[in-house]
Amino acid sequence: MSEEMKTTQPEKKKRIFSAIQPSGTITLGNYVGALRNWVKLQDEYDCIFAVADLHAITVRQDPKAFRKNILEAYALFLACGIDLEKSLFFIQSHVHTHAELAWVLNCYTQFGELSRMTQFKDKSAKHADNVNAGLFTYPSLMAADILLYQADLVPIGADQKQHLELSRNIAERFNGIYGKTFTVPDGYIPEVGARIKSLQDPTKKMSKSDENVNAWVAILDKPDVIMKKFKRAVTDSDAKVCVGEGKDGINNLIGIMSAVTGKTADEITAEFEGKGYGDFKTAVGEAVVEEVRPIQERFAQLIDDKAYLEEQYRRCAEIALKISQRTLDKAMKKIGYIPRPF
Ligand code: ATP
Ligand code: LTN
Repeated sequence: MSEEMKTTQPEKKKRIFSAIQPSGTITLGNYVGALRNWVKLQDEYDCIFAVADLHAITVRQDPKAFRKNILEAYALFLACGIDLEKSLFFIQSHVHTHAELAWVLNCYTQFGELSRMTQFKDKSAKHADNVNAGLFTYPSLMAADILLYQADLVPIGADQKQHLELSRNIAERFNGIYGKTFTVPDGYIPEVGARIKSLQDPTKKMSKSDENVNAWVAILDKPDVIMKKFKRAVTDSDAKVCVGEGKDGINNLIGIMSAVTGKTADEITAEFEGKGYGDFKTAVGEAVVEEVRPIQERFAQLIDDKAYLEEQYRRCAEIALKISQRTLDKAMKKIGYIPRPF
């Protein structure tokens, strides 16, 4: 290669992998904290995203609702701006290498390490009647997701840091025994990782598994439902729209307003000077309705076009299988397996 060609070669983009479980509704929290950031990363990075449906059966799913949720999650993420010209976006269960590498990695993960995972402790307390082995080994499947694609960076929320750290340890351990096999991934915590809180208990995060439906806003909630939920949002008796201590509810509403309009907290405070909480809640509700309106419109078109969705998740799964199979084969060969005869 000539010197000139060398300098004009585009730099290889870093690879990103991330996934979200299709467990129920996607909330405003998921959108602001995860999805919207994925969309922004697509130009700068080589992005691979997945609907983590294998992870979702660690808690019991109703078959009919589950099937619907998986496809809806796929369509909704596209509606939010995942661009199939730029990124690969597939459904985890369609790519069998994930479950296979997860088994392999399970044998390189210690019982003690998995026992220390706070998510396991929390979820096993919450689902005490179904503390299954999958819930326990969930992090090795997540490690498989990431390591199969030799991802450099993994966008995650703070709650997933411990799982990512474990993925790094597993990769380092495997590489230490067999030589470099997996890229050791770094976490990527977005700068504007606004933590959206529950509308009913603003000391807790907004979570889609909250049984109180008024606690969260789903991206697909109808405008009148969104407005109602904001009107019911818990605030305080101070009646002044500004950020302050002990004002968790208002702080959260200002955070949401800021996340969807791009205005700073100071700008919002100035705008609502002298106005009551009622006006402010209505304004936040309206801003959220405007933010989700185009997403809902695109979603409605996409979910009606099952043939398009199938064509895309099939194409992406085929590519994902090729990429991931290379890593799986390499890892298995190093362990001593006889190469696959077909
Ligand atoms: P569950 O209630 O089932 O635990 P969840 O709504 O908390 O679900 P996760 O599936 O755990 O969401 O997370 C998906 C992604 O959304 C993660 O990257 C997480 O950090 C992000 N996320 C979840 N809730 C919020 C929130 N309230 N604010 C900002 N980001 C969030
Ligand atoms: N465990 C994650 C979802 C998830 C994931 C991944 C995230 C599954 N596989 C790989 C990043 C990389 C969650 O529940 N938020």
